[in-house]
Amino acid sequence: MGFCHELPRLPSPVSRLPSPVTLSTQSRHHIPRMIRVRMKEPSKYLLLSDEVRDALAANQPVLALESTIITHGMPWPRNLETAQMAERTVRAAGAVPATIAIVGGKARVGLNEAELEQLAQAGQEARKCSRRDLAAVLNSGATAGTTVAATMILAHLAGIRVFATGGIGGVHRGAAETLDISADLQELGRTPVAVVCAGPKAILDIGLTLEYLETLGVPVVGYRTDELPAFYSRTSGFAVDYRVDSPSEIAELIDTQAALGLRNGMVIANPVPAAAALEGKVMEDAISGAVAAAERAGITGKALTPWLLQRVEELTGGASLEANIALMMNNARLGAEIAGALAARQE
Ligand code: PSU
Ligand code: MN
Repeated sequence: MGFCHELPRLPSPVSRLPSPVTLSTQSRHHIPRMIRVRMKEPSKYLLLSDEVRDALAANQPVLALESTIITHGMPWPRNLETAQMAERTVRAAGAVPATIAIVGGKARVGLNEAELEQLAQAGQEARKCSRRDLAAVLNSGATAGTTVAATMILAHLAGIRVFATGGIGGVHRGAAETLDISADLQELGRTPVAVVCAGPKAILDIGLTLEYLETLGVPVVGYRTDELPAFYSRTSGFAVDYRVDSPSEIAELIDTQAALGLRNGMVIANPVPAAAALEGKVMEDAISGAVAAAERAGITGKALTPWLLQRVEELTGGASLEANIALMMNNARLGAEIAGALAARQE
């Protein structure tokens, strides 16, 4: 009788586990295939420049750059100069720059000189496009700067794994009342692109931003620092989760996250160069003054961050803009080096 014998044999728990693979082997074989599949998909929305497409196909290092910093983060003509200088910095460090923006209703990965200039000249006339705006902006045929969140999405669609900006968005001061939390944080929790930045923007609540990133499972990695930098300043009073001292160590972390199937991004916090850093009471006064003025003026939503950056610039007599440019170049260089280290791991 023994019905036990008629039951199908279940595989032992051990044999159901995937066979062990070393992480580096898996990533070597996994990631390029994923990229090839994505790139073959024709899309009426996403357009890669020839240079970026060829570089990705040949496993050359590519670094994504965002464009809200151009349209909404800096005044003309410093925004154009900064965008051009960032691209030159990336090239000098051995990677292909892929500035990402929406131009005429197409998500563009890699802009030519004329398009970069058009975007910079449009400034705040252009839209500010984050995740929630993507579909509507594309359908309207508009031109827009893409935020960290939207740039991560488009970089990922294009097969780019690392991206440099100035400072990420985060939890705003007073968020307990306003609930103003940048979509950049959610994106870091759901899109596997590593973001090189000088820390969260100092206009934010840094402690709450770190708590939020922890909840989302996003590692905050300090580049050659144990302390989280805070955009204009090299210090914040908060520790990073992990410290790394070389681009190749960062590339290894990125590959390991991918090999584990973790779908989140990573924050690589790279302190502003000491010569350009703005620390201390003068800076803190400028920021709290700007935050109070925004509240009085009733500035909320997507307008808040650009408004605060502009106000801080006025209150520091332009010093904050110089710091922003210096830290952007520093991040472009490190981002390019990480892209190089990632490409080298796949050879
Ligand atoms: N970094 C800068 N300047 C900027 C930004 C980043 O040095 O203007 C932009 C980024 O595009 C970021 C956005 O995603 O500010 C955050 O806006 P919000 O807080 O509305 O999410
Ligand atoms: Mn917001």
